[in-house]
Amino acid sequence: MKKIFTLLFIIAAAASTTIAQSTLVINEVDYDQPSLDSAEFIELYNASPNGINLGDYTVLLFNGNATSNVIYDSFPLPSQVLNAGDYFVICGGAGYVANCDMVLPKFVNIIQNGSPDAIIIRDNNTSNLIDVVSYEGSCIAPYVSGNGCPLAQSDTAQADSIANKYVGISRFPDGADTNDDSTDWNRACITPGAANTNTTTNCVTGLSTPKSTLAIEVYPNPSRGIVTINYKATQGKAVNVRVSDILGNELKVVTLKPNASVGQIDLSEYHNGIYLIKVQSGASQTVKRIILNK
Ligand SMILES: [Ca+2]
Ligand SMILES: [Ca+2]
Ligand SMILES: [Ca+2]
Repeated sequence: MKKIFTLLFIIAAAASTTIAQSTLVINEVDYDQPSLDSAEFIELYNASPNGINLGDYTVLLFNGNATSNVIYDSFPLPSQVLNAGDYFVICGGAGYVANCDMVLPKFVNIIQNGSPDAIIIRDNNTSNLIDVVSYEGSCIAPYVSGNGCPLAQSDTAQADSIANKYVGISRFPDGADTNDDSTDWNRACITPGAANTNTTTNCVTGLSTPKSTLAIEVYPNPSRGIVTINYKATQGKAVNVRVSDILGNELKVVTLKPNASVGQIDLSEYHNGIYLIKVQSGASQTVKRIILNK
């Protein structure tokens, strides 16, 4: 009986803790790129000696702007075991992020740029927050560990210079966690799905092969509604056209014939504005902006 009471006490103590100690951590984030944010990713890391079932967890995105303070997106993780010492990469642009394990339907502007904002791992069973990183400053409790990663160490610091093209924020070494984001997180070259580094010089994309772009023409631009796309499919592969608004919300998906070289999509049902058109065939893809002016 005493054992049962002790167990109950431990469970109660764990449930009342806002940020529980865990060994699944947010290890690296790239939330800002020059021009369009089309290569964003979140890397998780299993710092424990045992496999972890990712299906027990959800990744949450928190907008820490004082007038907002809301969870603005959430990604339930797939039911699969992440081995000890292994990485799990969540991304938008599959062809733009190396080693991506979970491709989100939205492919640009998924992760807000602050300031401040936070990323959280929540345990689905207990609702405990098992890891939190606040970046571009400190979010309100409990969406921060200690103090937030400061602006000087943020991903947006000089993010639009080409020299900083492949820089994000990360822990070094992998999984290092003193429960203070301001010391645990620093700017460094991106390493999605691989060991973190602590340098910001001579960064590379991390893709094992350079990103392959699809040669396309999209016209007229501005468009009154009907958009023509000239393309050359990757051999034998379907050609998918994904249309999204400038915030990355996907509006429609159209499949073009792989054995043709010209197709059309109709945007006339949408409001005037700027739209993104991603044309993908096999591993190659290209994103174009188009202005709709009916
Ligand atoms: Ca972003
Ligand atoms: Ca970046
Ligand atoms: Ca990494």
